[in-house]
Order: sequence, then C-alpha cells, then structure tokens
Amino acid sequence: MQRAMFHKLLIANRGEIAVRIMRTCREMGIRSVAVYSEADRNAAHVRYADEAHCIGPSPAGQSYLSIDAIIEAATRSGAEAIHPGYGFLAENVEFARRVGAGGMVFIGPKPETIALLGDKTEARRCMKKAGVPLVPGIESCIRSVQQAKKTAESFGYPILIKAAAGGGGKGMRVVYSPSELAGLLKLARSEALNAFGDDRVYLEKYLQAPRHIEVQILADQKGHIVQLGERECSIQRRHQKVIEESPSPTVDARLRRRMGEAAVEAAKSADYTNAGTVEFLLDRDKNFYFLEVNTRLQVEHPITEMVTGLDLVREQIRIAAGESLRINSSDIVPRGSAIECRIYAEDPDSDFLPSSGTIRTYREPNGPFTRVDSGYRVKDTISLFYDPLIAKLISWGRDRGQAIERMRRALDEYVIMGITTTIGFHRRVMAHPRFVAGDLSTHFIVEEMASLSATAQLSEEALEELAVLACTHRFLTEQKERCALNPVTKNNSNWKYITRYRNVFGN
Ligand code: MV4
Repeated sequence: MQRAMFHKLLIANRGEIAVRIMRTCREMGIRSVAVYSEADRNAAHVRYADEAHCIGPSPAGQSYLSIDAIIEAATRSGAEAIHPGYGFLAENVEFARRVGAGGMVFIGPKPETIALLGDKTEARRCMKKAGVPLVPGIESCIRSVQQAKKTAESFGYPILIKAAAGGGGKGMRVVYSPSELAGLLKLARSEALNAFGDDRVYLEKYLQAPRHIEVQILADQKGHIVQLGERECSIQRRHQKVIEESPSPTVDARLRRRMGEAAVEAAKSADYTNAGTVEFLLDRDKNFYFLEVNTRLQVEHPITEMVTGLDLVREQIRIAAGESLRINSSDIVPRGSAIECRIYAEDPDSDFLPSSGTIRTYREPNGPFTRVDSGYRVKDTISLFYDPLIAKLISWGRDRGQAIERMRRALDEYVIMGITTTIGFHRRVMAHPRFVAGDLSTHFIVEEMASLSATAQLSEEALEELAVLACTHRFLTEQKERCALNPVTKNNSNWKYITRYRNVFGN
C-alpha cells in the first residue's frame, strides 16, 4: 500500500533524537512538527522544527508521555505521520494504535508486533518456533516454587528470573542456589508488579559476563527484510549503554552472517515492519542466544549508519510510506569501524549521579570523520525531568584503531562547562588497554572502575603536576584576559596546557 510521501511529520520526542529525525525530514522535504513541555520552550529541537506545539508541563508524564496531548497536537498541525524516537511512547502499543485510529501513520512496527515482542515469554515462543537460538530456559511463566525448582534443576544454577513484561534489564534476579529460589521469586514478582503492573516471571539459565551484541534490521511492508550487521554494546552500566561500536571486534564475517540470518528469521516470525534491533548475548565460546527485539530506532543507530552508509531514519520514513527497500542483506558489507560515546550529564566519580544545571561553555568537536548528535546548546539547562543524555559523539575510521584515535581527539576537543559530564570517563576508557584490545564484556565497567576513576591514576608525580597546573590555570586565565584586551597578541594557543590539565583533572 504505497501512498504519497508525507508532507508533514510530528516528532513525539525531545533532545538529540528529535533533532536527528528533523534533519532527515528537512533533507527529504518533509515539514517537521516539534512537541515540547514547558521546560523545553526554547530547546534545540523546538528551534530546529518548522512548527512547534506545547503539550504540557515539564514532568514527562504530563507531556511527552501524554498520548492525548500528542495526538491532539498532531491533529491540530495536520501531520500525516508520527515518529516516536526512542524511550517515551516509542514501544507503547496503545500509542501506536491511537496514531493509526486517528488516521495517521505510526513510524514503527504494527501494534500487534509491538505487543507480541513486548511480552518476553511470547517473544521466546515465537523465536523458538522460528528456530532462533534461545538461552536455555522456559517459554511459559512460573506458576509455583515447585515448578521453578524443577525447571531450574533441569538446566542448572545460576539461573535468572526475568519479568515477562520486562526488558532492558528491569526486574531481573540472579539465583545461585535452590535455597534462594523461593525468596527471590517472591521479590521478583513484587518488583515486576510494581514496575509493569504484571507479576508474571519466567526463568533462563544465567550466562556469566557475556557480550551484548545486537543486529539492526529493516523490513518493508512487502515482507522484504535486510540485516545491517551488528553493534557491540557491552560497555554498559546498570543496563544503560555507555559506548557502542560496529562492527564488533569479536564477530567475524561468518558469525555476522549467522547472527544476521537469525535476526532476519526473528523479524519474519514476528511479521516485522520498519526498523528494529534483535538483541543477542554472545558467550565466550561465541555461541549466540536471542534476548529480545527492540521495536524502535535505537540511541546507537548512528554507528550502523557510519559503516553502512544508510540513513536509518530515511529508510524508516520510506518504509512507513509504503515504499520498498532497494537493498539486500548481501549488499551490506560494513566499511571501516565506528564508535559511539554517550555524553551524559552525570558524574562518573560519584557513582554516575545525574548532574543538573546550566551549560556555561559549550564547544563541540568537529570533523574529520567525527559526528555529534546533540540536543543542547550553550545556556541550556539540563533538568532532572528527563534522561541525562546530552549528546552522542561518533567517530569513524578505516579500522578500529583509527576510530579510537579519532574518538580520543574529538573527546579532547569537546568542552562542556557548568555541569559534570562523562567526557573524561570516555577519555580514560579510550586509553584503557582492555578496551583497546577489544576485550569487552557487560561487566567491563564494574571490573575496571578502579582504573577508570578520575583520581585512580594520580601518582606522586601527578599530584606534583597538579600544583603546577593550578599555576598554569591561573596563568591561562590571565593570558586570556590579556588577549581579550589586546587581540593582536601572538602565540596564544592554550592547547598543550589544556590537554595536560584535562589529563590530570580527568574531565
Ligand atoms: C541475561 C543475562 C545473562 N543470562 N540473560 C539484561 C537486559 C535484558 N535485555 C537481558 N539482560 C541480560 N539477560 C541471561 N540468561 C545478562 C543480561 C545482562 C545484560 C544484557 C545485555 C546488556 C547488558 C547486560 C548487563 C547485565 C546483564
């Protein structure tokens, strides 16, 4: 059912992803409609849009999560389609239904597909039927402690209790011995009930320190499905991804094809359309196991764009308008290597505590071969109402080593003052021997935190250097004032001082 390309598209999101989507809209000649909460009246995404509508007060529950307010704004603006971005209502079945019922196009899979894949036990049943490898476990929910004990014994401890309505790591509990089972089962149930309003749980064998690898897929409305290769997302903290890369340093061409084929089968079995991500765990013997399907555009999609040359948002919009994909999986050969560092307003040295405040100085890095997807500008306020993601810094290189070199250079150029960010943390990861060697797992940050903290590496010499740098800092401040007074002053490059200063202070 091909229809004419949209003239106007509403973006039901904020921050960097709203701007990212609007950029493609502009390239395609589609007018973009922003929605915003009171806190975002002057936000970057509002300024970028062709048209903007206020949808309510600052708390997300009363604005970006308000289905009524968003449908109302879409109707008022005359938008023909809605792109949900990620988070907020992106995987909300009711929202997808309401968009369709309002005569508009939801840019994503069908509501039935979102519902099917949102239920993790249903998704497992579906994948099992399709022959996609699963982590040993069960496909139905636990009814009694007795039954849980018996199934746990059949595949052995440790086991993992997961919420059927969960995903993204919420409501999971590791059980190491039968004696803990009853208690943890009860706990997991009440947590699931609290978080999702649904206390159904199931069991899987717990894989220790696996890698998290996901495959990007695209599927058009005629059932043509392509896989765009994998992203390695093992560098994470409490289920929040921190660094992603594509291709994965451990996936070779053969494994890529096998995982890709499994992802295509997964998509086929769910009658999938639009862009999606099939998540897998990879164990030390390079066995891969299906985890879940994310039915949205993901935060880390740019690294796939960098190595495939495809604009995923453009493909999403084309698919939603009924156009056919013009590529096959065999056309996709990842070119070079891309890395993404998520720049969060968080303090890595205070357990990644969110940092709110006003951005006083803001200087973004620039090419060659680096990309910044950001949602904030100088003088903007980072509030605690929303996700602390400020921007994503992406680098590309002909190989992983060059992508790392470019990432280091770009991180050095990135200056954000007024709030604490994860820039310094990323600089230390990019210099970490284990990261450089590609020796990754989902436990990387926990295991290496001691050597990744800003002060961990401070030796006697470094402390001495701190004193010197304090003087340098004072000197630079004075020099800057002199330069401002006398613009013809020569040799006012502060670069080498700043780099050393940042090396020691860690930001
Ligand atoms: C697992 C697992 C180990 N064994 N399942 C976390 C997010 C959710 N999608 C599933 N997750 C996991 N499921 C089994 N059977 C370990 C994780 C996991 C994880 C997965 C992906 C990325 C980061 C993670 C961090 C901790 C645990």
